[in-house]
Amino acid sequence: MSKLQIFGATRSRTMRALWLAEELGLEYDQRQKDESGLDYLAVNPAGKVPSIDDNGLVLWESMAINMYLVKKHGGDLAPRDLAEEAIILQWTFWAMTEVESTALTVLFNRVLRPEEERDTGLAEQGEGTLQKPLGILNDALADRQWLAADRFTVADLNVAAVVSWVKMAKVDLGTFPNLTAWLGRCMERPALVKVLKG
Ligand SMILES: N[C@@H](CCC(=O)N[C@@H](CS)C(=O)NCC(=O)O)C(=O)O
Repeated sequence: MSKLQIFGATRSRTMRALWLAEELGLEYDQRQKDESGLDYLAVNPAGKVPSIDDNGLVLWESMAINMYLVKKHGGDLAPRDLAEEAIILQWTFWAMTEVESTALTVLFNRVLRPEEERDTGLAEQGEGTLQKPLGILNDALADRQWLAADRFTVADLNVAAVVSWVKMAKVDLGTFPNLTAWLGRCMERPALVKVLKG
């Protein structure tokens, strides 16, 4: 039985898998895709991160990795029944399809790209587009602490990993107090603090 291998840099979508591995108390090696001697395209044909190798099971797509790991290892972050699993998947797919790409557009054009390469119009437009999904998330958290259950689950982890980019992109969250408080609760998780320090 070999140790779980997680491929990718912390400051990438790999953070999601690292965060979950820490939450689950897993032993793992973090590896970089450009390490010498590694044919990374054999791990992930797209050359992207994250990927994992779990004792011969090679898997890519960050959210698929997280659903696999949480279901394999169980515990409080995992769905306890089919209904919880459905809600966890609902929020996970929602974050990936309704928030992620727009959040990245704003992040790149407001923060990550060199100033002369930023398109501020695109960033503004993206911030506008995000208002509706952010409002949906804010409303969902009006009378609950966590998204899928009365405890922190992988739904919160997956969605917070995406929504943290919205915050990094300096989108004004002033009109979304429930979302802001929830994101704070997620980002304070010791497992995430450990990953980001690492
Ligand atoms: N849908 C994929 C996206 C993976 C992805 O785009 N990863 C980025 C890093 S965050 C990457 O590897 N980019 C390098 C590249 O596109 O070559 C997932 O969620 O795992």
